[in-house]
Amino acid sequence: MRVYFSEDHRRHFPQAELYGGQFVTPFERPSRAEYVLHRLKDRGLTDIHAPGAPDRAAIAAMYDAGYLTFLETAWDQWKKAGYAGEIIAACFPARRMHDTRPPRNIDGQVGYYALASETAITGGTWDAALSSAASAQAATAHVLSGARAAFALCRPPGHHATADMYGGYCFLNNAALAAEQMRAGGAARVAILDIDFHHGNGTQDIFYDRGDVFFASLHGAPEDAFPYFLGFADETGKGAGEGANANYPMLPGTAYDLWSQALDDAIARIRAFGAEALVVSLGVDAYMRDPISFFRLDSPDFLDAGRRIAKLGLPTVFCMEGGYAIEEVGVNTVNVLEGFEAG
Ligand code: OKP
Ligand code: ZN
Repeated sequence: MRVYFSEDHRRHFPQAELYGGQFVTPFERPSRAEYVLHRLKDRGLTDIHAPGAPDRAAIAAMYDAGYLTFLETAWDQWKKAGYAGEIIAACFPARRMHDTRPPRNIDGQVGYYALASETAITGGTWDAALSSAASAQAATAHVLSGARAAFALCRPPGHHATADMYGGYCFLNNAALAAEQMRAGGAARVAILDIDFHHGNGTQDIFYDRGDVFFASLHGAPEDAFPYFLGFADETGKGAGEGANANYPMLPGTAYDLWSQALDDAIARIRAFGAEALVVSLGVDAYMRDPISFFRLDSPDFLDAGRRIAKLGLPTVFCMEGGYAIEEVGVNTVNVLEGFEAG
């Protein structure tokens, strides 16, 4: 399986994540990608390509123009305001306040476009986010040209990003861009399967009213897990998208017996939907030793999950999402890919 990966991911490396009332080294850090890359090479998956330039038109078509301008200019504005630290959101348009009037002030803009405050923006963040999107786009182009599957080793991840909000370590929604590209490339119906521990709120939001893109997400129940305010089982889509959204929220301690039942159900729904192409949001934070998650999957379970996904028989793009048990991220991620190739 071909892999797309950009070294530019390193340009996003904030020093600070607001966690438990302290600033800590971000869980989402450059070494995650290095561990995946190392494991890929160890296992003979050495067909690794740099993605080339991102398709900016495809990004502009999916995204709010003000949001993209914000991401592109935020760091300069922040410096001009005289701030010394990294960009961290500290105020939000909360209930009964205006959430459709972007402020002129940079502090206000940050809160307006952020969905959470754990995620810092630095001088290299925008270029890294673009390079991550470029990997997803290049992997998708490769699959559209006839390959069975490709892996976009995206960093930063994407599935929490909506068309106008960043947060949860995400800025551009790589999987959503891949799915839309599959549609443009001729797939009448596309499915996105999100196996990251966290609900893919951004992906759900982008396609919620669309009947041509099915979204299924397996994740920690919103009552207990980030992003907290979306991902309930009763979110089934709206308008033309009614019935094209499937959430599988699960409780703390969920292990592979239950998780794999949800996976099988999601796979059956994708088959019934008639998807012609598949995008997998490949997070491995469902792993038992993940430091910020509460499922109990073990490394061999990821192999089995890959095998089950392959049974769909669809052209498939894998986009890297989360996974924070740093040393095991490589093994778990590549297990999904190897399971897929064996299945
Ligand atoms: C990104 B991905 C909870 C703080 C929020 C953010 C987690 C982002 C996960 N105490 N943590 O889906 O792996
Ligand atoms: Zn996650």
